[in-house]
Amino acid sequence: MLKVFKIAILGAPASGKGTISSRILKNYEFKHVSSGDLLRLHIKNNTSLGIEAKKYIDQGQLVPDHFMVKFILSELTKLNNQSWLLDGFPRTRSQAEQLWSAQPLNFVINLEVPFEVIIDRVKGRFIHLPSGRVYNTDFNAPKVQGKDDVTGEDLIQREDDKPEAVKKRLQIYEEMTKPVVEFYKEKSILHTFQGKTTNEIWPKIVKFLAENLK
Ligand code: G5P
Ligand code: MG
Repeated sequence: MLKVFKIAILGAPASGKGTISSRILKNYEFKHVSSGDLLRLHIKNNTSLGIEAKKYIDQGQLVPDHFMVKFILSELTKLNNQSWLLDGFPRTRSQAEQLWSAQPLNFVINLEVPFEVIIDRVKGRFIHLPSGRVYNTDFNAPKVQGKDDVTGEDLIQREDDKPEAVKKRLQIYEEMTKPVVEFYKEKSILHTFQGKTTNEIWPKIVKFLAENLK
């Protein structure tokens, strides 16, 4: 990979953005910028940003645009001359427009997974908070139950994976994030990958990246 690439991965909550991102990172040198992982770290560290964001996240609501745009653009400016993979941002048309003015993307990967599959999946999700590593009791279970494979530290369940918050997040995705998909379609940089499982989607992404990351 000779050029610097700026790409984003879109998809509904629990569609597999984090899982696919970690597979991409094993094959390519990208800096992974996950808005959700970054916010959860701020919450864990009790920063003023984390305290503000927690009010929205635990309810399954979006954190306000002005707050998110400032936060993510400042993260991206730290990554001059590095390729990055943005996960979870943008999530509203306004975020997409502001990102486009500051940092235009090369392309966007859009994951389409049926909602009934998603609802089933989140019940089994566990995460390692410091690294963002994601596990699932039925899909990629940790080697030792409840412990991170790399550090052996405890895994946690996300507050917003409770059924009511998941319902809210899917509803917000329909209303607020679908227009982002349209935005990138208009720019002709949207690439959609459909499937019920990550293993079904992954080979299509491998092929796409091999053809486009040169
Ligand atoms: P997040 O953290 O960005 P979401 O809701 O977009 O949250 P999430 O939940 O992190 O997305 P994901 O990354 O798409 O999901 O999916 P994942 O974690 O890889 O996979 C989900 C589960 O399924 C895992 O347990 C995984 O192991 C399992 N899995 C994967 N593939 C398969 C499979 O094939 N089969 C099975 N059985 N399992 C599988 O954002 C959180 C909150 O932060 C705020 C919002 O409040 C948001 O709700 N936020 C923002 N607010 C405003 N603007 C923004 N830009 C914001 N970004 C974050
Ligand atoms: Mg994620």
